[in-house]
Amino acid sequence: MKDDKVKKLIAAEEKRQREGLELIPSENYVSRDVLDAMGSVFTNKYSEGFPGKRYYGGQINTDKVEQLAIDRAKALFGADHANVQSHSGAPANEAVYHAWCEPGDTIMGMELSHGGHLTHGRPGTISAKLFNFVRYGIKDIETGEIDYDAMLSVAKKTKPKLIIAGFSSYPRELDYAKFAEIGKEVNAVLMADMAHIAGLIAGKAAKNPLDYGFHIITTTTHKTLRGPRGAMILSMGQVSNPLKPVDKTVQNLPTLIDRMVFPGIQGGPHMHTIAAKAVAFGEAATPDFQEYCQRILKNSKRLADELMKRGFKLITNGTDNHLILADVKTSFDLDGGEVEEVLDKIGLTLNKNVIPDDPLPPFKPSGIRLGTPAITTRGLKEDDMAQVAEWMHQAVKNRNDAKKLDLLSNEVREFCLQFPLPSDN
Ligand code: DSN
Repeated sequence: MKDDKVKKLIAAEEKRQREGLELIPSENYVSRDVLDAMGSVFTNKYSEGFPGKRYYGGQINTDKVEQLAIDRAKALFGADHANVQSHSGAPANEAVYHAWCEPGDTIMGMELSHGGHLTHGRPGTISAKLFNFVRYGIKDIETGEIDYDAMLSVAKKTKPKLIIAGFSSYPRELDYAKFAEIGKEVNAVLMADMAHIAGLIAGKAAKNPLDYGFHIITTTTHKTLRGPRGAMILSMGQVSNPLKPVDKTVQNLPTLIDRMVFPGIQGGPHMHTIAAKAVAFGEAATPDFQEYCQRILKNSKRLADELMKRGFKLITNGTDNHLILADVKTSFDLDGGEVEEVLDKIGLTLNKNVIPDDPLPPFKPSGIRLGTPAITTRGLKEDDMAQVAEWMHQAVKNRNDAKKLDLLSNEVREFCLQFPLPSDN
């Protein structure tokens, strides 16, 4: 690279990623092949439309690479259709809302502080301005069980057109069959926003909502799925015919979604990202990836146990998936921001996070959120989780001791250097 300034920043970021542990549960390390596809000449090409139905010439290779990504995505998740053009999770969710609902319609999603995502109707978002969001939540913070009775009663009263199952900070598995019962009762379409757990589903380490009667799945492609930064929308229904307007029926969801992604809310697809998605979906279909997903779960459970042993109060007292939410206010009388900051100093990266019904504000919330997808990719095993928990505890205990923090930081760096980045190969 000739641009020295950018080159230095890339090198510095690679060093940061190499010498520290990425514990943010929505992050991961991609393979060399995914990085190569992202940095390929597909970035030069405009391809508005869909394979075989484009508005520009020169699509002989883009058509093939997009079709490959679509076919691999469908096979991986057992969907009738895949739109792989969504640039990211927020526009993917927006596309589904607009494909199926009209402004003023009701959409049901998880209470935001109980784990729901910002795009599930946080006040101030474009979707919250256009749609009427109603909520379900957990009934018991100690177990994390969703209050399905209350959910049914709210659904009967408010008649949502769309019910979203999905989260960005919920450490337990959802009961998709219960969602499907409620959806049927009120005649709502069911969408799973599985951004966090898409890799686990692809790797057969978590249930697939499509097996329980869900109609739509939205997901980012860069979290547990370990692909490029981007998103996709999977759906059940008839083969898409994106050039033709169709009625709003469940069978027509593939066409409604394609037409809403383009030209509804996006222009040209990012073909270099789509090529990298195709690579990642190929990787996720291998036995190695299934084994990786099992290791994510084992590491997560062990890390949760080791943290609890050291006095971290975990929301729901454990985890069924790749993520862990700890109430550091109750545990150590610190807010999540203070813990995030001290751990940053020793090379452990995680994020502050609200906990259910948090009395503190989002910039100084009571919790931290962490997870094991990236450190598992890096090669850490179950026994290493005791060391990670110990570093976290030591850093919190010695947060005002700069010398001790320096020592811990050196230990973390030495440890990390044993584990190459997947993109080194
Ligand atoms: N930012 C993602 C996460 O960390 O969960 C969701 O958008």
